[in-house]
Amino acid sequence: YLLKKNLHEVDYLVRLLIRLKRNPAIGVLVIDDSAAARRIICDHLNILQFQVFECDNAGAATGILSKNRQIRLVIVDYILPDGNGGDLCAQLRKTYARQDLVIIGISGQSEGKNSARFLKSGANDFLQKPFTSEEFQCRLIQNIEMWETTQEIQENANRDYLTSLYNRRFFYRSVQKWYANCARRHFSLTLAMIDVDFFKKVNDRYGHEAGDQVLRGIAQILEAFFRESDIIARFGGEEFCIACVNLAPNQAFTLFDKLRKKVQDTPIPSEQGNLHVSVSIGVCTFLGPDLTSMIQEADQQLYQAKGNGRNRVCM
Ligand code: GH3
Ligand code: MG
Ligand code: MG
Ligand code: MG
Repeated sequence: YLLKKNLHEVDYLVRLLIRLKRNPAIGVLVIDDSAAARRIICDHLNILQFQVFECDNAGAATGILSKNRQIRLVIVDYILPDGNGGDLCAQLRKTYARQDLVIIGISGQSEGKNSARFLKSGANDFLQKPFTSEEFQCRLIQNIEMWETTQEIQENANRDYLTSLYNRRFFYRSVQKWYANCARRHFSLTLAMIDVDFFKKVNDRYGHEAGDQVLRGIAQILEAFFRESDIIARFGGEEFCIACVNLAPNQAFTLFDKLRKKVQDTPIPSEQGNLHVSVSIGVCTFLGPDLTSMIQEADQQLYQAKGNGRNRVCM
């Protein structure tokens, strides 16, 4: 296939292939009622080693998307048997943000209105049919690079650099949504503030680098301990914050005390050898009037745990 192409086209293809090797699970959904048009597009995508999904109507598209979370790119025709690509695009945007799902509209109609219709409905890009394979590849790489850059920026904005846990900003933003949902549906929401005991001494005795390694070690313990649905964040300095939904209030103490023991019993490797630290934990299990008051309550309980001698859970 490559031998039939010009050199600059090969260069582009190679760039795409290297990119996809790094990001192998990118799925693409092609929605076009013309089997011939679908064939041409899917052939291109298969050569580029995307994981290709296809369908010929709007209704099937939403089902395929919700079942296959690896789909990052949608290529959609304008005129479909059960509607049009613009409306489908607008509908998809209610669930999938522009930065999470790339939508490229295509249309064979030549009066030129469909590009604006697609873009106004939230499509990232548009291609007029018929297009050359080279233009198709250029649009693909352009949109995938943009998607990757946005993902990277988003990840950097949400994560703490030292531990790779979520940061305080992300914690507030996502738990705020949880709070509203729990309040409406009378679900339980549990918040815990965790603070390393005498951490200043770790720094003073073993150095700042070892201190950083301890913080990374605690982050790893937390990630292994909690479920994927819980949110674990570094709140600041040597403080961490956890939010759990659907944890029965009477199970909270047992859970967090188990965590406390786990930290106490786990040697954390550092450049100064294995280090041992303990944590104090304050927990709030009742749904307060707002999220801030729940965090304040957990903080108050943490203060209590410190006052009662540290290495303990208060709630
Ligand atoms: P307590 O048991 O009362 O919590 O005592 P503590 O020493 O842990 O608390 P204190 O607030 O006095 O000290 C926290 C220390 O954490 C001081 C600060 O230098 C250190 N620290 C904060 N952020 C970092 C970090 O990113 N890396 C390292 N190595 N140390 C940090
Ligand atoms: Mg069509
Ligand atoms: Mg502290
Ligand atoms: Mg501390």
